[in-house]
Amino acid sequence: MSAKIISGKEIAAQIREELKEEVKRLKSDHGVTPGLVTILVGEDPASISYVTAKQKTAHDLGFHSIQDNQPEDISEDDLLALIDKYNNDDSIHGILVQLPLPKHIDDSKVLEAIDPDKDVDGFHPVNVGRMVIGERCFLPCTPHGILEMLIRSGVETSGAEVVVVGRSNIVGKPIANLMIQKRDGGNATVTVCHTRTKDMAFHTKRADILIVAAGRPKVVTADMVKDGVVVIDVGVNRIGKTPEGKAILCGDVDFDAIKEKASAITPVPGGVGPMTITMLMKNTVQAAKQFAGLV
Ligand code: L34
Repeated sequence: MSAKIISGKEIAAQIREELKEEVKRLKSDHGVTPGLVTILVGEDPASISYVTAKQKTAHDLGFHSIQDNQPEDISEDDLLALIDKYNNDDSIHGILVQLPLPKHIDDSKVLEAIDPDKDVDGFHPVNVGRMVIGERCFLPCTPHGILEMLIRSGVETSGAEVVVVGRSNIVGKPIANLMIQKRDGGNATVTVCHTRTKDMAFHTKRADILIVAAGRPKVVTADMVKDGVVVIDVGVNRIGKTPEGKAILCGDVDFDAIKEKASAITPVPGGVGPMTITMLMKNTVQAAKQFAGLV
């Protein structure tokens, strides 16, 4: 059996079409233009690529969008002051500070400086807390994108055995949390594996749905999964360059071997990545609507 390929690229394109219509209506009926600023500190090539894609998408959807590049050696105080400026700018509804930040800057301090109502990444403790108790909030973009992919490709999560590999604040913890909730894409029984898990294969072999966000290539191999598993591969590893200098990407699972066993699998590139970007747009539209008192 060869797995169905769950195309994040296609699902993301469909959601963007829906958003485009919504943005048009917001403008024509309410005079509201969603505004997004993406702040990039330093020149990490992967971060540049993600932020550029975010800006391009925002622009295509008709947002007011600003790319704010800051030098690697910006002080923490100057970065906090910049965030404060955007917190007080009524044309900006969403503020994103691309991670990782340089070592001399405290991530949590920066994320906590963002107005929770403009925290379209969903990383502020207020939004994290609201998410955990199932209140309305901005959901973090990657987990939100994974839920949408599962729902829109008809994967049954209710009662499913879900195994998450990785416990980051950005992916592992929030996706595990969302999938135990009573909600669409939820109602699953969730196990979280991490670097101290004793026998990872024991857990991954039991998974109906396996979500891998380990940040290392081929952490999960074909012998570690059961027939018919649905695999969501969150990893984006840069493993080399083509002769033309383009990055060669691979995920966290052994795609070629696992696709022969799985019932469905997400590719890298073209899987979770485009969904992450699209859910950022969805959150920004939500932020603009909330700001305008429309929801
Ligand atoms: N603040 N920092 C903040 N928010 C985020 O949501 C992110 N993340 C992660 C890194 N730091 C962040 C992203 O945006 C990872 N991430 C991200 C976003 C998009 C893609 C990958 C990671 C993506 O579009 N990947 C493409 C390939 C892109 C390429 O060629 O480099 C894909 O098809 O998977």
